[in-house]
Amino acid sequence: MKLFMMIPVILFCCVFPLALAADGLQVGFYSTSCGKAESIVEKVVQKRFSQDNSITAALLRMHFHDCFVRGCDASLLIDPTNETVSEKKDGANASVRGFDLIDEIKEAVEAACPSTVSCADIIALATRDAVALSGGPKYSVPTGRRDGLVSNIADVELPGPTISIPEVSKFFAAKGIEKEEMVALLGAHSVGVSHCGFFADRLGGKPDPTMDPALAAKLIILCKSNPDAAVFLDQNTSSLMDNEYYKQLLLKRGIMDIDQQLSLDISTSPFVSAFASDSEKFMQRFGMSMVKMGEVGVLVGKEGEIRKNCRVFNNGTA
Ligand code: HEM
Ligand SMILES: *[C@@H]1O[C@H](CO)[C@@H](O)[C@H](O)[C@H]1NC(C)=O
Ligand SMILES: *[C@@H]1O[C@H](CO)[C@@H](O)[C@H](O)[C@H]1NC(C)=O
Ligand SMILES: CC(=O)N[C@H]1CO[C@H](CO)[C@@H](O)[C@@H]1O
Repeated sequence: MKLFMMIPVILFCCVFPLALAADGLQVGFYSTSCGKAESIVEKVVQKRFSQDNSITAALLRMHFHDCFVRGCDASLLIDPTNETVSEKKDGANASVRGFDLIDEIKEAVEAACPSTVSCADIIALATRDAVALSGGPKYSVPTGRRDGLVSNIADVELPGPTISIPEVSKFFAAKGIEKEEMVALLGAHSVGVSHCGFFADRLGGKPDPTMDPALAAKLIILCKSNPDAAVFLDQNTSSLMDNEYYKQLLLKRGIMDIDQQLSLDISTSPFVSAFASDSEKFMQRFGMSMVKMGEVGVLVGKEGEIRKNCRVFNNGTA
């Protein structure tokens, strides 16, 4: 009985994988123009991951910062020139990394299919592959993004780590991302690090009552001895893309204010509890929310261009 009920579901999901999403992206966009695109991306990511598993954190943060400024159009990848100051130069990007991996993937993809696969899609696909390698969900990424023609530091308005939950919720809502999705996306802080400067506000003066005193004591010592130090955002399973981040929040072991607030604000705390107690639910919501984040403000069709070098616009300016 159960099996019979599942057959139509399976057929529905896999016979029409090329269905066009409302925004013009589609899963398997390159299946005819560059059939190997996704496997080339995966291979390069796998190789890098085997040498450096922190690449997952790097890509997640890069993807977020790209999508939330002008949309997911690889505008973040443009190098500054003598004449122009690109997004990369913004303080919020000071620790975005992994640009060299995107270059390596782009080179491999260009060798197979010149001027076909966008840098914006490479970021989305590479992030998906790294997340799966770190134990997270493997979700289908709709592709067909085009690369943007503008990268300007003046466009960068990313939230800082002391932003309030109502404010950050407004910020995400403006991009069409709802509260549960926002909480799921913050689950990206299950991997990677934060530098002392981003949580120093919680350590000075009186101890922050919302932080586990043992963690606070440890961080105070660490950041005093080295203000440039970085600590894992998930103090338990720091290299796994799992739901441990939410469990740590419930133990008052969030690192930045924005992390801990998720479990304190009544509008977000139910999602923190749900994700902490239900790994499968988190994995499913995280994958869905990543797909949604990856669709923010995308360029499609004849908009933008397919950059040859992810760091420079095709007309040679930057
Ligand atoms: C309210 C929104 C957010 C704020 C205020 C925020 C802020 C920050 C800050 C300040 C850091 C530390 C950077 C450093 O010290 O190097 C960080 C790290 C990180 N963020 Fe977020 N973030 C937000 C949302 C997101 C989202 C939506 C994602 C991805 C889906 C993400 C992924 C990451 C990752 C993976 C790291 C670790 C980076 C690394 O280890 O290199 N963040 N975030
Ligand atoms: C940029 O400026 C530097 C130093 O002022 C100069 O050496 C370099 O040639 C300039 N590059 C371009 C592309 O104009
Ligand atoms: C760390 O994570 C493991 C595996 O999920 C769990 O069994 C353990 O209780 C956690 N430890 C702490 C201190 O949170
Ligand atoms: C990669 C990159 O260009 N990062 C820049 C981010 O912003 C800081 C502050 O302006 C720069 O110093 C970094 O070079």
